[in-house]
Amino acid sequence: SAPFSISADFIADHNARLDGATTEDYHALERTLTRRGIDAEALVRKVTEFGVAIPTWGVGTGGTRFARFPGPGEPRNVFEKIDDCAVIHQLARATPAVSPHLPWDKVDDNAALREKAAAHGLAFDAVNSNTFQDQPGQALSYKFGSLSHTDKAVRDQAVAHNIESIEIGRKLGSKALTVWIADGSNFAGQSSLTKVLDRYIDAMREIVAALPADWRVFLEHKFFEPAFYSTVIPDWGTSFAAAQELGPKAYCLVDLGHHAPNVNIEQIVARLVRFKKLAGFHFNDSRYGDDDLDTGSVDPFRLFLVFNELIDAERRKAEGFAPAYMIDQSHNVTDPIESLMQSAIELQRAYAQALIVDRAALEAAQETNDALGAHLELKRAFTTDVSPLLAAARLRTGGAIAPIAAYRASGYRAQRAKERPAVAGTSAGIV
Ligand code: LRH
Ligand code: MN
Ligand code: MN
Repeated sequence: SAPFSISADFIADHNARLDGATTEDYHALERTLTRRGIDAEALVRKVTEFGVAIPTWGVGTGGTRFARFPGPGEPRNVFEKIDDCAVIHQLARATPAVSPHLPWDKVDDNAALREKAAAHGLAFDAVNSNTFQDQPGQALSYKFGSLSHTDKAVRDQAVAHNIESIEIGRKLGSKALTVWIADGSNFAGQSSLTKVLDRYIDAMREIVAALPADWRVFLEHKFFEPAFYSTVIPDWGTSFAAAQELGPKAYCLVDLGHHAPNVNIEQIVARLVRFKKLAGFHFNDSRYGDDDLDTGSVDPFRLFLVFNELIDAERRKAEGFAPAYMIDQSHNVTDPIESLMQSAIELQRAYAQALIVDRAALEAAQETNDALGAHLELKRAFTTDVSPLLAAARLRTGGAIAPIAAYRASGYRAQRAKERPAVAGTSAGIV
């Protein structure tokens, strides 16, 4: 029998019950924005055009090094992951793309995978390579590194995997490769801090040479974990310098969880825009490190400040500014579909709030050194509840006014649990 799906009628019924209150709230917000000289309709249009990619590894329950507690009806392969990504997009209308991870999402028939995604209105964003784990049957181990390994044969194997990832990405219609390596050291003196970077850049040069003309490569930095003494690409400075040496196809990807606590991430974003090297994002939130908590769940103000820089760049028509938006989260205690819908909405919220910053007033305050006045311009935008605007955007594009409530009422998870009996040993992500 055909797998369960949520019908357009079901969504229409859900919306019919909420439409009156939603429209009322929207008109109230519209009046507030009009007083500030902001066109609410234009904002709704901008929000409907906003899109962020879902990570395939995010639709399964994640885990920690201690345990993984799988939920019911987890996707068992990438085709089933696409079904879940489709529901996320159907209800929240903010996630028209999927970012796959290889070899986790390796299949025999990439054309069929691409077709299945397209049938749901989904495209493929950057493909992520994986040289941070050993795969069954793999000839050489990554225990002591991959692209920066001391042994050229290991580096060659890692380069070959990245080139294969590009080939697969090509078949899926992707236009970028994201490279994050776990390479680093756990002891002072374990490795030459200089040679590891030389080897990484040489290996990356081979990968860059294999990129199709219209492709980009995204270098993802991270300051610790799993290596705890040093990491080969620990920060945006190293990432930037490497991207510079690797040439015009190389850019720097910002994963929000990959910085030391309290680092000013929005400033890093502004710097990368300034140097025309911003690749895009892995969105998530954190309190301690690379927690991979849900986007906007801990510090929505920081997320807003990142978007404030992005909108500033967009308004200035900053040269070469074309960031790729992707989520990278691990869901341990929630239904991943709910978390991902909520995260996409939080991103739209930060985006909409950044759009309503009065840029002329902000600039005037900055130019006259009115510190608090400038800050209040940001706060005014950040404290504006744009929820009705986001709901209007969903309503107009066929989504659900309240995506999580609609999802719960649909019984989607229970249906999938029947269709997808748990397979022993199935790991839907990092464990
Ligand atoms: C590393 C990382 C990177 C990986 C993903 C699974 O911490 O952020 O993006 O590909 O997690
Ligand atoms: Mn990441
Ligand atoms: Mn991470």
